[in-house]
Amino acid sequence: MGASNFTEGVDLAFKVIFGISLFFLVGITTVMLYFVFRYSRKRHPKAVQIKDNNILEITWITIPLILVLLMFYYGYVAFRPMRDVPMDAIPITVIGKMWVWSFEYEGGKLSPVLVVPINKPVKLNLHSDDVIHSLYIPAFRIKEDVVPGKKNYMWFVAQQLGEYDVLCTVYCGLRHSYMETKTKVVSEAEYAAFLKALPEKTNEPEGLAILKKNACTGCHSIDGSKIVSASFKGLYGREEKVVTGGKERSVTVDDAYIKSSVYDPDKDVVAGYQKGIMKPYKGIVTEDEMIKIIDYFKSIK
Ligand SMILES: [Cu+2]
Repeated sequence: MGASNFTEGVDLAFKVIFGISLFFLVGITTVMLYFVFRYSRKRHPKAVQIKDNNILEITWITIPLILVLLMFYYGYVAFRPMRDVPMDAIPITVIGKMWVWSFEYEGGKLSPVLVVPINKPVKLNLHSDDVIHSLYIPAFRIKEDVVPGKKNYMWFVAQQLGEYDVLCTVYCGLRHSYMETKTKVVSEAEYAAFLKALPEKTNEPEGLAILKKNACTGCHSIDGSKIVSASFKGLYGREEKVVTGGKERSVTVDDAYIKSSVYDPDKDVVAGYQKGIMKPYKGIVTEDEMIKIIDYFKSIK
């Protein structure tokens, strides 16, 4: 039995298409080599013009037509059930953002790993916070684009316990290749325990939750390590060399500087870093949230 209810259909479509392709690769290559030999100038010095052959024309229209319809048939039969979600499917919201996946369970509880019970239909509601991503679970043979503002979905029944890869397959920026996680298929009892153990939404400082929600922590660590850009740890109150309009100057990291860096990141770029990597969060991070973020920075001075 496959890892999901879709593996069988997708694999069959793949085998049919692969089989037909292989047959023609070998067939065409063989005939081509034979013709090169048989009709070389030495053996066949005088070219002959062949005109009109109805039987041949009908044959090479009919056979390929049947073959492509066959490919379509197996593909369609595998694809069709992917769009019919059972009524009792467990809904989980997938949030894609540069460059992490997170999975939202009932009550808004978030998990970085997709945990699902075995033999139960699961519906993934796909949501993007920024650009187009694509959720791919190869072992389950399912993949769907995650488009901002569009309500995409996918569903599956996991049929085998285990851990499987989850990837993003649409190039979505600098750390696209790191945008991966796992899906864990567990027993029903383990699933219930997992849901119970999921931390409530408000367990962490509000400012940190806002940073995570906006995926800031994908590039800026909170423990002093360097990911893409500078860490948030020890940032508040520090003297920083920045480049403003091509000129280097010194600033103290305070409320105004943080706010300006979030809303207009390319205005003052810290010396040694590149422009244009971070998007402006004006209109995304509210003034209210800004205050909470700054409070949080002060707490990890
Ligand atoms: Cu992505």
